[in-house]
This record gives sequence, C-alpha cells and structure tokens, in this order.
Amino acid sequence: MGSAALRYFCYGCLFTSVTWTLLLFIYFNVSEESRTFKHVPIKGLEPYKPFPKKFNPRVTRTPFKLSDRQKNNGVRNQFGNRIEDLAEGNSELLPEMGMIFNEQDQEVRDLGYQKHSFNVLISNRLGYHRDVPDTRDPKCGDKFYPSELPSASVVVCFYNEAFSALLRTVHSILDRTPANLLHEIILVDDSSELADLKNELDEYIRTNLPTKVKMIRNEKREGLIRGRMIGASHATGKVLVFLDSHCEVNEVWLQPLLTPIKEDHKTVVCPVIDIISADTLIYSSSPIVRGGFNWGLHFKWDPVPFSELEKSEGVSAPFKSPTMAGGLFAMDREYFNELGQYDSGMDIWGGENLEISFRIWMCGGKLLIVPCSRVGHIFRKRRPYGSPGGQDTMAHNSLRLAHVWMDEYMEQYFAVRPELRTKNYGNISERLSLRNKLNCKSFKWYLDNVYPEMQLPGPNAKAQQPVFNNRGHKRPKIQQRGRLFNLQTKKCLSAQGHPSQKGGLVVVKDCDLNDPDQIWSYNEEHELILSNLLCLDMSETRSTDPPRLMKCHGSGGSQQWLFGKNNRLYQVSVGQCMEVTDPLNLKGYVAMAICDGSPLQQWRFES
Ligand SMILES: *[C@@H]1O[C@H](CO)[C@@H](O)[C@H](O)[C@H]1NC(C)=O
Ligand SMILES: [Mn+2]
Repeated sequence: MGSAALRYFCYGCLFTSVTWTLLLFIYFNVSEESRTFKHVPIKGLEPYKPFPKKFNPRVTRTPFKLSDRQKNNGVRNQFGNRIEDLAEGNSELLPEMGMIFNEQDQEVRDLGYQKHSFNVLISNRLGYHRDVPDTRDPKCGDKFYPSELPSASVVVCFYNEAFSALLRTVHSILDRTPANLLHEIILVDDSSELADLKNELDEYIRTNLPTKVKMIRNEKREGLIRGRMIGASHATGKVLVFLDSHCEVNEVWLQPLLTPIKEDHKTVVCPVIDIISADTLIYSSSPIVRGGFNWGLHFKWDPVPFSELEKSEGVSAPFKSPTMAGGLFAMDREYFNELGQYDSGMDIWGGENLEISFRIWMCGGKLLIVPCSRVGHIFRKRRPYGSPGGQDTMAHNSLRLAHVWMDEYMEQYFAVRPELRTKNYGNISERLSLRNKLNCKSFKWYLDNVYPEMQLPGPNAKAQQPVFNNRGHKRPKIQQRGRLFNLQTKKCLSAQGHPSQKGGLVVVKDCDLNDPDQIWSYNEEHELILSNLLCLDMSETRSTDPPRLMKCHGSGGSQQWLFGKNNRLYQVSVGQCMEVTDPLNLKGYVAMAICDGSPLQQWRFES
C-alpha cells in the first residue's frame, strides 16, 4: 500500500519535471525565434532607447585620432590625467580612453554611471571637441543646398547633465554649423542640482563661447516639455532645432534639415540619430528606420517600406515618418507656435513626441526623416533621473494625448492599459479647441494615410508591405587565435568548468598545447571567444564580479576586450584590467582591477 503510494508519487514527480523541461525548452526556442526579424515591426522601443538588437550597428572600425586641438583641449585635465599617454602614436582605439589607472579615475567612472548612466570618465577625457566619423551615405556628399537658408535657433534643454557632454554638444554645433545659419544656441537649465552647471558653466560660457550662446535658468523643475517651450519663447531665429544635451552633430547636419523647411514651412524634420555608446562613447552609424508606435503608446522604430523611398535617390532623400523619437527635430518657429507648441498640461517627459507627431500629420503638416543629416546621441541604458513626485508622467501624458487626438482608437490604448480608463488626466479643453481651430483630420485618416502598417488586433489585420532591410549582419572576422598566457604565473586562461557552460568562471591553468579548450579567438569586434563557444564577459553593473563566459551578444560593451600597452588586457565597459588575484592559490582565480601594470596583469596572446 505504502510502496504503491510512493511509486505514484514518484511518477507524479517525473511527470512534472518532464512537463517543465518541455515547457522551458519550448519557451527558450520560441523566445530565440522571435528575435529573428521577418518583415514584422519591432516591438516596444521607447524614445531615446537604442535600436532593436537586429539593427544594432557594428562599431566603426576606423581608429579614432586625436587632433592637436583635442589634445590641447583635453580640458578639465584634473581627470584626464593620462590623455597624452593614450593619444601617443595616434593609432590606439578610443576605448582605451576608459582605462582606470587610480582610485580617482574609478570614482569619476562609478559616480558618473550613477548620476548620468554613461561613462563620464571617457567623456571628460575626450574634452569638448572631437572629430566624428562621417556616417552619411556617399550620395549626400554630392548634394547641393540652397545658399539662402533660414537661420536656426538651437534649443538644448538640460537637467543634471554631465558638464563635458553638455559642452561637447555645444561645441560640436559651433564647430560644424556655418555661422550664418546659426542664429543662436539657447541652453535651458531645468533647475539642475549639480554645482558645476551653475557658476562654472556661466564662467565657461562668458570666457570661451560666442555671445550667440545664451543661458536660461528655470526657477523650478519644469521638465523637458515645458522646458522646450520656454527655450522656444526666447528664440528669435526662423527655425527651431531641438537637441538633447548629450549629442554631437555630424558634418553638414543643418543644411539638409533647413532645406525642406524652406520649401514648405509646414514640414517638420528629424535627423538620423546616430549612436554614441554609453560605455565607450564611440560614435557609430545607425540604420535607416522610421518612427512608429504601438497601442501602449510607446514609440518604436520600424523598417522603412520600399514605397517610401525615392527611387532615384534611395536612402539619401528625406522620407515620411509616422512619428518622431522626440529629442531631435527641426521646425519653423512660427509653425511651432501656430500648431500649438506642446501640451503644457503634460509633465516632465513622455508621450509628447507622439502628441506632436499626430498633431503635425492630422493638422496639415508633414514629418520627414532626413538621412543626410546625422546627429549622434548618447543612448543611456536607463533614465538617470525621475520626476520630482515620482509620478508616472508617461501614463498621464499618454492619457491626455489619447483623449485629445485618438478618437475611437482610444479604446485600443485602454485595451492595453485598462487601469487608466478611470484615471484623471486634467483639463484638456484648450487642446480640444486647438484641434478644432486647426481643423484637424481624424485619427482614422492618420492611420489610413500615414501609418497603414499599424495593426489592429483581430482577424482583419492587414498584410505587411515589403520593407527596406539595411542591416548588414556579418560574422565578425577573427583576427587572432591562440592561448592567453599570463606572464607572471606562466599559466593559461581557461574555463573553470566546461567551456560550453554559460556563466562559468575563467581561471588560469597549466598550459596544455594540445588542449583545444585553451584556445581563444580574438575578433574584429574585440570579443574573446573560448573554443569557438562563448564570449568572455564582464558584468557592467558590478565590476567586483569576476569575468565569466557568456553567450556572445555582439553589441560590444561588456564583451569588448583590448590588449593595451605593457601586455594589459583591458575590459572596455568596466575600464579595468584583468589580473590573477593570487599567484599562489592553485584555483587560479582572476578578477578585474585598477590598471597598475603589475606582472599579474600582463597577458600575451600566443598564436
Ligand atoms: C478647463 O479650462 C478652460 C480654459 O482653459 C476653462 O474655461 C474651463 O472652465 C476648465 N474646466 C474645468 C472643469 O476646470
Ligand atoms: Mn537623450
């Protein structure tokens, strides 16, 4: 009797574990599958978030050179202590700029990540001027722009921005914009708390910048939306250009934006937002995509339908975009006012980009992306600040825009966010009368004519149009293959367990020439791959964790390794060097540490 019960109990356990195994197997296979991109819009990317993984460009491979001006301008050199050292020879890759040589470097990096969510150590060492790779299509170089173009007021709102990133934004504009087209740069300090953004910044502007750079200080925190309206109200140029405070504009960026506005003042234009890595500050080209959204009212990037691309000019001609990402765009100043600026009832951040996009299209304007205009933007992994009261401003703002602009399609939003159906969204009567006054079309018109790709849930979903697919996803070339030999211990870096074990540690072991599990490949993306299986990876958040073997993700950062001077093996996103922790310990543990050049930190790649 008892043994029968036990047997059934065991069958039960067996059944459960088999079911779970099956479920997990299916789950992992399906989630892997769903990453392959097949003519289906990419899900859920909010504005300011990096591109979908499949669009993630490879890092530009041209070595970054520091010009003389940059060397002299390695400003705030209390931190950039080794900049000359690094610039020597002019051939080293930019990521070495992140190497941590002492406690002070470590602090600048760690505090910088906390406050700004990007590598401030590298940002400071870069200084305020640098060359960026020209990422435009070669056809853009052949274009001629009218010599008579409207002048621009560039509005840059900032809140607790890193000093060096803000000034690189300003200097890149001054360095790469024809003076006659740049009417002014208006900086709007949204009541920042960081001390260096006050007197020190005023002093810098007074002594180093032309008078066309103006500073406006908000008494209290207004947020990005009202901040931009305040900046615009002080502007006197013909065209408003809004930029984030951590951007770098590229060559000939402004002329291609101003030209379509000159032709038709109801045209609103966005540059292509190139990617500045938050970990390395490497500037790289981003793919040609356009703005969309989902029914949760989150912005997303979509592939461009072939029908939108000009046949003769391909990807160098402006094309229509249903929405904008929000941070970077240009618009006739009078048209901005005519069209009702922004909804001043919206708070801090979120939703305003969709609101202005809908308004532009529905009220007689158009929104274009201009591929010949490129502006780099630091894509942070998270927003380093919240709203003052900690409210969900995105939901509040989206609710307002849904009630004003979306007509019966508001139901689609509530289907995704049922809890918001009864939530208070303030007084929208002014925005409703604006919609009335401007004689705007319906949201259905917008969907039918501007964003027919938008899917309504249900059986009548439309078929997708063919799309322009411009991702060049190649396997990175292997540059070197061999063993990783530690000079002090004379041992080789290997997996602690089996090299196929994800999350496994690496340790130094006695070198064995015949052991294929000690063979590393080093490729052009600076990945270190053990026996063709997994990548050497470093946690980006906890640099005290030892390096591990992880699935290769191909987007740099935590899996980028460089061989520096004095046989250093340097990890790019952590900024530290790999060392054997205790040469006498037989376990052979390794860890990341401040780069002090000791023999325990010296590695040789032996082919
Ligand atoms: C909403 O605002 C308008 C004008 O901005 C005002 O006339 C109206 O009374 C307000 N409604 C409520 C309910 O407060
Ligand atoms: Mn931004």
